[in-house]
Amino acid sequence: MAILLCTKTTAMNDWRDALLAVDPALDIRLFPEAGDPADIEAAVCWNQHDMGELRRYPNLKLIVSMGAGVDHLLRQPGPPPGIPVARLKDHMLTTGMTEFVVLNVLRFHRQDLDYRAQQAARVWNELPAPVTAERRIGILGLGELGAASARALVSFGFPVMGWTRTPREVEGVTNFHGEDGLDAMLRQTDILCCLLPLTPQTRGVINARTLALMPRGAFVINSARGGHLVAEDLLAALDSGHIAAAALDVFEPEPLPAEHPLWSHPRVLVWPHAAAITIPSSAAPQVVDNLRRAREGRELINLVDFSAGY
Ligand code: NDP
Ligand code: OXD
Repeated sequence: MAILLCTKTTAMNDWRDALLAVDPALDIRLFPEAGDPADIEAAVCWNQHDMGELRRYPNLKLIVSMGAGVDHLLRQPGPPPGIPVARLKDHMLTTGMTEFVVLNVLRFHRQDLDYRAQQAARVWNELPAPVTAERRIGILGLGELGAASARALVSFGFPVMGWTRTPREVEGVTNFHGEDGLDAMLRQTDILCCLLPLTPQTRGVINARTLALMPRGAFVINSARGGHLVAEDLLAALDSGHIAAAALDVFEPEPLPAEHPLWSHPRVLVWPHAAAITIPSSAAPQVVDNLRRAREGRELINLVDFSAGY
C-alpha cells in the first residue's frame, strides 16, 4: 500500500525524503505517477491538486493537508465523501507564524514605517514614545496559531483580545465570540491580526464595515488567507487614513498580480505567503502516525471537522 504525494511545488521530493526518514519501508508515489490506483491508501496534498481526482483510488483511507489550512482541500469538488481529512499541527509552523505576527506588531507599535520614511528623507526626529500597555491587539482566531501569537504578545505586556467561534480560554487573553463579539472586539482593536481558517463564514470578514469599527489609525495584519480580506476596502481605508498600515502575507489570487495596487502602496507590507512555511521533516512524523492509526483502525489525530469547515 502506498502514500501519494500531490503538490505542484518543488516540496514533493522533500516530503518523500522526510516520510522515508520516519519509515524507510513506506511506498511513496509522486503524482501523477500513482501506479495502480488500488495501491493508494493515503494522499498528502497541497493546493492546486484536483480533489476530484482522489475519487480514482478505491482504497483511500486518509487525506492529509501539507499545511495547517484545509480550505484548498475542501473547496469544490471537495475530497471523496467519507474519507477523513487531517491537517498539520506543527511546532515549526506555530513558531514561524508567531515570529511573523510579533515582527509586524512590533514594527507597527514602534512606528517603524514612520522611521523608515524619515530615514528616506534624512529626517532626525524622535516620535512620541508608544505605550505597550495601551496598544490593544485583537486576534481573529485563537486556534493553534492564534493562541500561540496571543501568548507571545501577552508576554510583551500588550492587552490582547481574541475572537473565536466558540468560547475559548487562553491565559491573559480576553475572549470574544460570535458576531456581536466581533464588533465589540474591533471597536477596541488598535492592531488586528487575522489567523482564521477560510470558510464560508469567515470569507471577507475584514471589509469596509468591520474596518470602520476599528479606531482611526489602527493597523491590519493578515497571515491567514487572502479571502479573509476585501482588498479594495482595505485600500480605501488606507487612503482615507482610517487604517494606518497593513502587513499582508496572503492574497487572492496568489501570486499577487504584478499590477495590483497593494504591491506599491506606501503603507502596505507584502510577503509572498511565507509567514509559516511547512518543513516536511518536522511534519512527517504526524503524517506517518496518522497513517498507522488509519491502518490499525485507531482514532485519527488533527482531523478536520467538516461541519465547522476547518
Ligand atoms: P485552528 O483550526 O487551530 O484555529 C482556528 C481558529 O479560528 C479557532 O480559534 C476557531 O474558533 C476560529 N474560527 C473558525 N471559524 C470561526 C468563525 N466563523 N468565527 C470566529 N472564529 C472562528 O487553525 P490554525 O490556528 O492552525 O490556523 C489558522 C489558519 O492560518 C489556517 O487555516 C491557514 O489558513 C492559516 N495559515 C497561514 C499560513 C501562512 O503561512 N500564511 C501558515 C499556516 C496557516 P474555535 O476556537 O471556536 O474553534
Ligand atoms: C498553511 C499555509 O496553511 O502555509 O499551512 O498556508
